[in-house]
Formats: sequence, structure tokens, C-alpha cells
Amino acid sequence: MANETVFKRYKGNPIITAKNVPRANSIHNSAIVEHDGGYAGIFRVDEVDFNFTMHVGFSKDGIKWDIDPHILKLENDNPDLEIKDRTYDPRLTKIDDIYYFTWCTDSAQGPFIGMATTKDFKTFKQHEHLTIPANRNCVIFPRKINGKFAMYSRPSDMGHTPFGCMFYSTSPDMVFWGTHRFVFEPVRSSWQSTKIGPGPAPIEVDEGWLLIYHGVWTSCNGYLYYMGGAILDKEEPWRVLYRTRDYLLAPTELYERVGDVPNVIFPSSAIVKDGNIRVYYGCADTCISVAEGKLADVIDFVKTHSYEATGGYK
Ligand code: BMA
Repeated sequence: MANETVFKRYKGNPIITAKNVPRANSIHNSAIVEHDGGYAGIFRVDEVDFNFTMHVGFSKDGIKWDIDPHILKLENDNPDLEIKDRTYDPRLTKIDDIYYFTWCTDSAQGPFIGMATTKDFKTFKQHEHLTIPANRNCVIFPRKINGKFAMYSRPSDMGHTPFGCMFYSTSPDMVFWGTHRFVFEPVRSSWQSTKIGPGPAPIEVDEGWLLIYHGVWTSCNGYLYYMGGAILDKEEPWRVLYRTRDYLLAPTELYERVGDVPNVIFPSSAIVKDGNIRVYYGCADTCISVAEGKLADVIDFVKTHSYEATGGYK
């Protein structure tokens, strides 16, 4: 297939489509983790009335999925946290035996990031929101760093956000967040020149934190979304060690080119197993696909195809 680097597309793509959920108009940008000897996921479903909802799913092999036709219910004992608007773009991170689940909620004041925890994917306890508006992308690190929980997020605006840089924040308790640090920004004259945002939860590797992210540029016909990679310092994850000049995956196949939002590859989950990394990505805001590579090859590609290794930023 054209435009493939170290990631190769699964031959059976797309693996999940609107056919998997009765009221789905589309199903994309979703969160998947290993769970209980198989896989569990929280899926973004844009329904036929264009409410954006989240649904739980399970799979034995990570490819064939059973997705609950009912909308996921959040439990909370604080009416101030009640979510009444569209919810979308979930992410999942496991810390010890708890899955932390974040998502974006549209509100009258702009999009913000909500958070809930689960151990079994049956009950979801909602906690304090992680951000104020406007912020649309957030991932939690899989362990505390220097004794604090940590996250990357991408502040935005009320609309379709024609800008966006990534920030790092820490918290002693997942409620109070601070020590905000700038991480990186778009790069002019590139596939990541309009905005960038974190994808799956950061992956700890020998070199630091491997972050798969999305980068967007604006053509005369609107936004196009690509997959990129970066390696960030292990103890100070706002410090960029390497960041790809070349993309890791570009919208190329028909299911990535054509859909509700054309030309979108939106990486949102990664599974590392047996030396391989499998990335799940939303395609054209319509369906979900998979691309795989060897973790060592991906790390090598990010290093050798980075701005840092190839002459610096423009
Ligand atoms: C995300 C979401 C989507 C959007 C998408 C591209 O940030 O806000 O609604 O269309 O980017 O997949």
C-alpha cells in the first residue's frame, strides 16, 4: 500500500464500522486496551440523530468486536458533574489495576475533558473534570512521574480549532492539576502545520516516552489528519528528544479518504505486545482501522526521521 512507513495496515481494514452498533451513523476515534485475557474498548458512536455517545465493547482478538448497543452510563454522586452534552474521543490508560478513562464533552462554554475510572468495564465512576474549556485532547500517563499523576493535553477553541499546541501537567490526586509545561507546537510548511494533539497514552520505552500523535495541515479543501511520533524525556516529559519530520501514516486508502470528515487518520489507542505495536485509528470520522509495526522499528524510525536527526526545525 502507498504511503506506508514502519506501520503496515491490517488487510481486513476497516475492522469496525457503523454496522457494529444499531443506532450508529459512524463509529471512530475510540479507546482500546488489553483486559481480562482479551480486549476492552470504549467507542465513540455518532448516532443517527447526531448525538455523540460512548459504548463499551469486548473482543477476544482485538479485531472482531461485540459492542454494546446501549450508551455507557457514568455513575457519580455529584450532580455538578452530570454530562448532558455530546461526548467523544475517549482514551484509556491503566495505572495499577485501575483503568482511567477520559473523553471530550461539548458544553456551552466549549469542549472540556471528563474522567471516570473502571476496573471491570461494567461500572464507571465519574470523577472531577480534568480540564476547563476549551480543551479537546487529553491522555494520562500509565504511571506516576516523580510521585505525581501526569497528562498531555491540547487546549483548543469552541469550534474546529485552527491551532493547537501540546502541554504537560501533573497532579498529586487527579483533581488538582498544575506545573503546566509547554511540550510542542505545529511546524510550519509540514503535515503538522495547523495543530497537533496527543493520541494513545504515552508508551514507556528505554529512550523515554514514545508518543503517537496526530498532526493536521490545512489545504485549500480543509483539514487533513496524519499520524506522527515523538520520544520525550522520561523524567521531564515536556522535553522533546525526537519528533518525526516524516509522518508515520497518511490518509491514503479509500476508507481514510472518504467519509463524514474526509482525509482523517486519528490514532487513539496502542497495544504493545510481543515486540509489536498495534495502533487503532479513526478513519475519516466513519470507521476504525488497525496498523501494526515492530516497536523497535517504530522507535528507530522516530529517531532517524526526526527533525532533531535531520537538520532541525524549519
Ligand atoms: C477530533 C474530533 C472530531 C474531528 C476529528 C477528526 O478532534 O473533534 O470530531 O472530526 O478530530 O477525526
